[in-house]
Amino acid sequence: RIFRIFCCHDRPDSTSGEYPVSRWVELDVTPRRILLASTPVGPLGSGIGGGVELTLHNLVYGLGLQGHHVEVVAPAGSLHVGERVHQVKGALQVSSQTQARDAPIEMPSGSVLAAMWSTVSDIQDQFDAVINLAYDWLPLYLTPFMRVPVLHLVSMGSLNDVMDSALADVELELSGRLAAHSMAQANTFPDPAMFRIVGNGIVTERYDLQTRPDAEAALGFVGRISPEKGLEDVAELSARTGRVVRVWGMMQDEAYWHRVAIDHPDARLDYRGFLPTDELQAEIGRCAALVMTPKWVEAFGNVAIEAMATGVPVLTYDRGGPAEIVVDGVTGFVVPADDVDALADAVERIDQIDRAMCRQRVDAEYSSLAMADRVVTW
Ligand code: HBI
Repeated sequence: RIFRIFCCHDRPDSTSGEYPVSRWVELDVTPRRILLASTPVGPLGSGIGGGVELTLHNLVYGLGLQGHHVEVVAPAGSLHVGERVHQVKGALQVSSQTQARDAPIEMPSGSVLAAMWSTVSDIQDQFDAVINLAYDWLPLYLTPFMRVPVLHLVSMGSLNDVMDSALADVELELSGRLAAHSMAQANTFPDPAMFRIVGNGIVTERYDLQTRPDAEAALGFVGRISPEKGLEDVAELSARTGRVVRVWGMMQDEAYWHRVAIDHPDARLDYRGFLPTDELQAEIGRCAALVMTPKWVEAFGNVAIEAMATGVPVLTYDRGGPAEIVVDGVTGFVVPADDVDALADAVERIDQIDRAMCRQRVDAEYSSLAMADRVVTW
């Protein structure tokens, strides 16, 4: 049977108790057939794709919950994406982050990206839309030539001139096809208005609320150990406040880690390696607060909503995505960028934050369903 779902945005009439019929709105719950094109820098499950992996898994889960049919195209060797993943062999794409702004686009021979989009082209008529998650030139260039609508969820800020112009070309020819995770990310591009802001989401069911920190009430830091994450400020904060900071994340730049330790002998940084989500969330939930000191414009800052999902307030610089996620004084504190003194003051005010409110905000705004709603509307 076909079900049509209506909802009413008004309260019932105070006397008759009836809902004003004129205000009933039909919810468009038509199941869509959606193909997600993953990042070509690494197979899913390898961690090379970073935040894009989390976004893709969350979309598969959230769109599936809403009754949509979702399939994925990803490099061969991808894991954990259900039965509907088209695994494509080929040479991985070099990461855009390692390229100079004026670098030309490289397409290796036997490119997995080219092979992935041959697959997308072959199966496109089975879908209502393709959502591309790769931060690459080819999918953008192919968009006008495809029969099926191709949309792009851009995962990073502006990095490369050729990419910027390819994005502008898509917007010029097919307006509305571009989305970003935050205004800060969109603002790094020449024309921020090109992007619909869709935030991000996590499978909140995987995160357990902890209403109070453990006895040590340490601070937490989560992220790749790399200069753009600003660990030197976290070390300075620890030295100033005497607070222990538990650090989780892939040891990407060992020399940087040692430099930070040598430059801040009084810092109490406790490096705990890289943990999978289920273990990481239990560890974060024991902290008093998560500290974020981004030196680059973080496109979103998934770790902020992950921490808040466990009840942990977030102390962040007013820079990039995290500053749009944290509600100052409600789910943490947003302090002037690079101001360690202000961070130290915020540490003293952590107890003002209601940890249950941190979880509530994530359930309302950053759940899989909330993110899926924004993507389906897009
Ligand atoms: N580089 N060329 C390229 N393509 C991507 O999809 C890509 C990347 N670098 C990093 C990356 N994706 C993701 O790890 C981030 O967007 C999170």
